[in-house]
Amino acid sequence: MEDAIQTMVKVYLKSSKGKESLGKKEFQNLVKSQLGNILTGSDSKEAINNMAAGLDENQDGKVAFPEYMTLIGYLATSLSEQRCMTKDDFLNTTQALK
Ligand SMILES: [Ca+2]
Repeated sequence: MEDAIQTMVKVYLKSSKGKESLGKKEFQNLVKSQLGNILTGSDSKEAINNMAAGLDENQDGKVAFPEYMTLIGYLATSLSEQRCMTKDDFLNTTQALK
């Protein structure tokens, strides 16, 4: 858990080169290199730009750390929901077998 949090921060700082926000290109590089397997559409430049625009709450054209955390939170929620679905499917299957 601690490693995961440190990784999230390190990846962000490495991508932003120590700056406070990620520009469009830096955000694209982060998504492509770090989230290619988890995010569908991460190979599309347009999809990533749309995502950045959606995350950009203060509309300064950049993705600041809290805005990046919104993305991480969204991904974590999606993952946990998928897991719940799998658990429900398992329960349904168990019920059906009784
Ligand atoms: Ca912003």
